[in-house]
Amino acid sequence: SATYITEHIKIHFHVNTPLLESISMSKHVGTTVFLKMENSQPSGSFKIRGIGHLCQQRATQSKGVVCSSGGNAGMAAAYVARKMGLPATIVVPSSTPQLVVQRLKDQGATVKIVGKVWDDANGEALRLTETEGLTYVPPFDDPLLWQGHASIITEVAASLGPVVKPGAVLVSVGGGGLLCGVIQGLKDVGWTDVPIIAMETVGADCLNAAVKAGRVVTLDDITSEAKCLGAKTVCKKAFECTQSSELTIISELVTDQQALHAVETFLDEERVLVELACGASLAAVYSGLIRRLQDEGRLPTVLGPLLVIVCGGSSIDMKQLANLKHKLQT
Ligand code: PLV
Repeated sequence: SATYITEHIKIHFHVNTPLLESISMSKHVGTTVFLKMENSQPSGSFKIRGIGHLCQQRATQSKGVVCSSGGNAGMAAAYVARKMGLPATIVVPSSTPQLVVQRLKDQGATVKIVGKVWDDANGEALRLTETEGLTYVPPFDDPLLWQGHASIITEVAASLGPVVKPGAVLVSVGGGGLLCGVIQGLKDVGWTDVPIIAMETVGADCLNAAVKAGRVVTLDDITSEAKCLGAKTVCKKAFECTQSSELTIISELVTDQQALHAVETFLDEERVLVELACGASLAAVYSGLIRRLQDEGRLPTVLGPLLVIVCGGSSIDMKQLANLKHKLQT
């Protein structure tokens, strides 16, 4: 039927990313490590999965999109809008590095710099939605985004085949959209017994603060250099998932220094450059955090393959890496 055909020729903006076994990371952690290489998405991060899906559902009749972002949601929105022939306005906070502003412009987007942190920029994006009649593209808090991100896990399941199942999944948390997508994906493939380790940096720790407080809380400020994890309030759904017994979610923190060290080690060992937001996840492997969780009995001693979502990110180049090294020197 016609619906059958449209369903099956539906285009995706994201690509099916490689799932790589990392020998060096496996050595660090003592179990097989699989890397889901979301850094190789056309927009440089996993964000394109959810945002592509959301725009296909909501922006087909749109006169343009507006997205508030720490950088990577904006990169995805700008890419998708360009492919859909729509103008894109990306609102970023002043903490966003110039290199990202330039990359957004190169994607054809109009860039507005508003406020100090993402929450400020989001206020402006919501205002433009009202005054300009643009379609609002949220960076993390929308079920359509989670549905799009869930494809990460369905792809992993297809790559691993029916007999291999991860022992745990490692993700970075900003506003919690990736986490919600991974949870959705684990449910979709029937892997609800696979624990999730949700990583943040100290100073961009809205999920960890909520877990500690037992309710959603708003951070006073973002003091971490991992600006793409810098939402002051985690989305409600992500917090609720930590309170439910359906899945095990372990919320953990690393310092900016540990995240940076992980970015450098990953560059050396895997020859891939990712930003600090992604380094937060990688640090769980390199800093010995996974082994500590095993020692504490919070993860099984004999752990199945560790699945690392390499979320990627565009806020990095050799110059920015040097800047961060300089800033974070103690
Ligand atoms: N970054 C969002 C929110 O920033 C953005 O606007 O780009 N890894 C990378 C490379 C990211 O860019 C992000 C989110 C995350 C992880 C975390 O994803 P989330 O927000 O869905 O938890 C303020």
